[in-house]
Parts: sequence; C-alpha cells; structure tokens
Amino acid sequence: MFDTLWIDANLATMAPGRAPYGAIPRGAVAAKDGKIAWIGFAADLPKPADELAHEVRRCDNAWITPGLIECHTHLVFGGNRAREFEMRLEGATYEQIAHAGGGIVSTVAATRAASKQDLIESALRRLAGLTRAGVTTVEIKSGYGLDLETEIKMLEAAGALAQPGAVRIKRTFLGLHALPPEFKEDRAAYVQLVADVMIPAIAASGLADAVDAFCENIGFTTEEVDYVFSAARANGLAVKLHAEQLSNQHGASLAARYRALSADHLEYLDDAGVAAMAAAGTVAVLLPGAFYFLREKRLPPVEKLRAAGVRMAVAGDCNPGTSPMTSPLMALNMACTLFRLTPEEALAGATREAAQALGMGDELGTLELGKAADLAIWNVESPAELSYWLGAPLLRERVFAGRVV
Ligand code: DI6
Ligand code: FE
Repeated sequence: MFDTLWIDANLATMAPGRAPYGAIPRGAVAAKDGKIAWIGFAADLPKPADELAHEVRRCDNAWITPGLIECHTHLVFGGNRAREFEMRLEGATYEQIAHAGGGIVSTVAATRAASKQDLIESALRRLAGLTRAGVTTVEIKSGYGLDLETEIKMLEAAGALAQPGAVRIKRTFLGLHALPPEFKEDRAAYVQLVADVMIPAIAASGLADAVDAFCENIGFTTEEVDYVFSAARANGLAVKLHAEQLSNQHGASLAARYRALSADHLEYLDDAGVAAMAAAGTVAVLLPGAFYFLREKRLPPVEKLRAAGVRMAVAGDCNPGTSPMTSPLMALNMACTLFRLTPEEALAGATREAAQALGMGDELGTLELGKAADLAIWNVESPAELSYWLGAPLLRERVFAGRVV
C-alpha cells in the first residue's frame, strides 16, 4: 500500500528527454515513506486507486510539479535596507553606497546586534512567502556576520527554520561576502581568518555543506577566493561563487577550475567563462530579481550558455540589498521577461537545475521513482502559467516528503 496517491492530475515531471516539461497528462503519483513510489499514466495503475493507498487525493486536473527549489538565498539577516533603496532612487549607485559604509556592512551591523531568535523569526516570515508558493527546498547563505560567532548564529538560525517551515534547508558559508569594518586595514588577515579558522570550524560542526564568496570589484579578488576555495576543498566542502554580477573578474573560470556546483549572477560572463563552466558541469544560477532591483542593463549571456549546454537554474536571491523578493513565481516571470528563458527553461531552473546547483540532483528536482515526494500542486491549465502570472497565488497544495503541509 502506498501512503498517499494523487490522481486526476497532470504531471510536469521535469525529467529530461521526454515531452515538454516531461509531461504526463492524466497522470498519477504515489508516495511511500517520503519517496515517490509510483508515477505514470493513471490508466496504467494496477488496481482501482482506493485499493492502492491509505489516502487518495483527487486533484481536479491540477498540474503537479516537483516542489520548487530556491537554490540561492540570503534569507537570514537583521534589519532591512529600505533607506538605501530610497538613496538609490535619488541617484546613488549600489557601489557608491557600499563605499560609503552602507550596503552589506550595514546589514552586518544589524545581524550582529540581533539575537538568534530574532533572526529565526524574521526569516520565518520571509520563508512563508516561499513555501506559500510551492518551495520545498531552500539554500540559505551566511555572510552577514563576518565573525565566527555571528556566522555560526546565522547558520544555526537557518537550520532552525527547517522544522517549522517543513522545508529542506541547505546551508552555505559565505565568509567572503564583504570586508568587516574591523579588518579595513588588513584584508589579508581577514581572508586568512576565513580560510584557516572559520572554514575548519564550520566544516567540523556540520553547519554548512558549501562555501560561497562574492568575487567582485567591490568584493573579493580571484586570488582571495582561490585561497578560500582551497581551504573549502581541504575541509571537504563544496564550492559555489557569486561571479560576474557587476564586473568581469573571471570568477566563473576560477569556480569551474574547482568544479564548483554553481556560478551565480553572471551578467558580465565572457566566452571563456561559458566554455569553462560547460566543461566543468558548473550550473549557471540566474538571479533576475537582483538584475531588476539594481536596474542592471547588461544581460547574462543566456543564448551562449544554452548553446554550450550549461545548465541554467533560476533563483530569487532574497537579500536586503539587491533582491528583497520572496516570490519564486515572480523570479520565473522575470527570468522569461528579462532574460528570455522559455517558461519551460524557467521552471526547470527552479526544479531540476536548482537541485543540480545544490548537488542534490539524485534526490530532488524531478518527479521520478525513488526521488523525494516533494510536490507542488497548482491551479493552472498549463505549466507555462507558472511563468506567466506575475507572482499570483496559484498553489493548491504543497507536499513535503510525502506529507501534505
Ligand atoms: N550579491 C548580491 O547580490 C548580494 N550579495 C551578493 O554577494 C547583495 C547582498 C547585499 O547587498 O546585502
Ligand atoms: Fe546572492
């Protein structure tokens, strides 16, 4: 007996190599012990539905997709930066604000001052925006502590969201996010602290699965990132990189050299970077919310990434400075409207390719036998509607590890 069986549904399995969206019209999917135990055409079910499962859920021809995966967020932070938003509208640039001591560093001050409980509570409110829209897995980066104590506080807060949110949380240590004010005169000492002290401590405590960095003209150089990535590798952590968002530092090529799970943003990515990512199998994570919010003009080279066969994920980048967005469906629409992804590519970007960007492609991201029974069930007539409506409340039911939540 299955635990639960969903029928009267259309399935967008997102499994590669089938029809568009890996679609199974008039399909059925069953969960047992949190995993997908049966999937196919309803007509091929071996017995009447009621004899097959403890609970049968009829879906009125709704579409079922894999639960959405937000593979790049900074969901845990103190305060907000609405004042800087106003300053930018008055003409200041993101870089100018950062140089004037605002930007990331101002969120660092607010995050250091917040208690872990404060961080959990504010992040839970943002997380609710994601889960209400079908998200079942969220990656959360640290990086607003920039000292070991606060980085650990952030990562613990991120971990504490899993149970109340009924989501999978993947945590990433982002020590090289900005230079903390107390190291203003000694960059090298901070980079060394991240590589030699923070990464071993965080790896040993199991608080993160990956290491990220902000490789940018206003962030860290490829040499600094290289040093920190080698510490990540020595401590058994995966790597990913904020690369080529505001300028071309050739960060994506460095990431590819380390077989990074992903390189993210990529507006300024050049041909060599595309080729390096293709060869390494590094996923391109596109973040149209930050592009939109910064009114960026330069587009990521989507056609070249597509032609080179680089997998493209889509995420919201929820953060207080460049993408205060908690709507994954809005990100899908922006990926199509701004970056010219197809609606099918956008949905794959928030499911199959996002799983890949987290190193979880074997467990999540498509509706296939043996994968997690994380489902999003939608009141739509076609899966393209998920990219078409602008952040509309389309979710009918969210299923996490086989449980309706
Ligand atoms: N890239 C971004 O877009 C965010 N972080 C990063 O590395 C911005 C973070 C912030 O401004 O608070
Ligand atoms: Fe980011």
